[in-house]
Amino acid sequence: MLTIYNDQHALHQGKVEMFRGELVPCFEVPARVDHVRHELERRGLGPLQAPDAFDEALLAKVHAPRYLDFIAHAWDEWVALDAANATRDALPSYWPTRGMRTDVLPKSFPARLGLFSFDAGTPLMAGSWTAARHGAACAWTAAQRVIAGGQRSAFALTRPPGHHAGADFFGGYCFVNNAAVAAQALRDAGVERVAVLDVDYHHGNGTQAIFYERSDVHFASLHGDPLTDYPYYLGHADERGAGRGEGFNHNLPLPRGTDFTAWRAALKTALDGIAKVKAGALVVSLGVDTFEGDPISGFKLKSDDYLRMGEDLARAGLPTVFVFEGGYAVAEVGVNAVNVLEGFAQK
Ligand code: FKS
Ligand code: ZN
Repeated sequence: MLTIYNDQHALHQGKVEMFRGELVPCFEVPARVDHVRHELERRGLGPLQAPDAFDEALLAKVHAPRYLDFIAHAWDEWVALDAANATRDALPSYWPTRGMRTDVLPKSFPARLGLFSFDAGTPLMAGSWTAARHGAACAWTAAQRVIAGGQRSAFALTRPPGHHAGADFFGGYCFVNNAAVAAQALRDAGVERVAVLDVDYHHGNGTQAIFYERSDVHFASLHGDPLTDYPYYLGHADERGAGRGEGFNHNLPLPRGTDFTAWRAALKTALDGIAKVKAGALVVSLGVDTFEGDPISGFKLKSDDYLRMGEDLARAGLPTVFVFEGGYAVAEVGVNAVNVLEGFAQK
């Protein structure tokens, strides 16, 4: 399978994230992508291509201008606060809550850092924005190859991941919503309705929010129930879309401990929904943190199950853009992600 990859991802390398009252080493590390790349090469599932030059104005189709302005300069502002910050990742510690103002932008950088985020688990450093922009370029390029390049599928091998990033917020290790960029690119290329299928363990709250009121992008997600799992405040089954988007959002929350048999039945339900809305192309938010060995997740998928997953996805019969998301059993991430791609390619 054609893979779009760039090595700038490694410029984003968080030191610590807040977890249960202490700062712990980041789970989302550059080695994750290296393992996927090595596994692709080992199996001869190439080629690997660099992304095309990407017009950053396209980011404003899925993100708010004031968020893009903020995030593009956030690192410089962080260091301007205190020169010693140059050796520390930026992490927010204040957030506006219900009844507070988010229309007035504070002058204070820490106040804006919180306004544009939703957790303290997503460190930002000098290279974060460069890495995130190049990741978006990979997603956009993968979409171009599927539309104009005549490929049946393409894989954007990127990090940081994207599906928690909303129009105007970062969080969950995500800054730019790569899957949304790919879906929008497919729309702009003339696909009338695009489906985004999110198989990461965590609900893709950012993707859902970006497309919630749109009928031209259908969002479907299989994930750990937000009653028990991150991102907690979105991802319930009764979220069906709003306005013109009503009926174009499909959440399938599943309990901790879910194995592949139950997961696969939910996948069938999601794919039936995608067929029903007559989507003309598919974007898969491909997280492999559904693996039984994942250190932060609760499903029980085994490595071979990812081959079956890829086969099931291929049976949807749609031009497909895969966008890499989560997966933290670092040594197994390559085998699991590439199993999906291989299962897909062989069907
Ligand atoms: C639970 C700690 C939860 C945040 C988890 C973020 C998950 C990120 C992801 C992405 F695909 F975006 F990378 N911490 N013990 O896997 O959804
Ligand atoms: Zn995840």
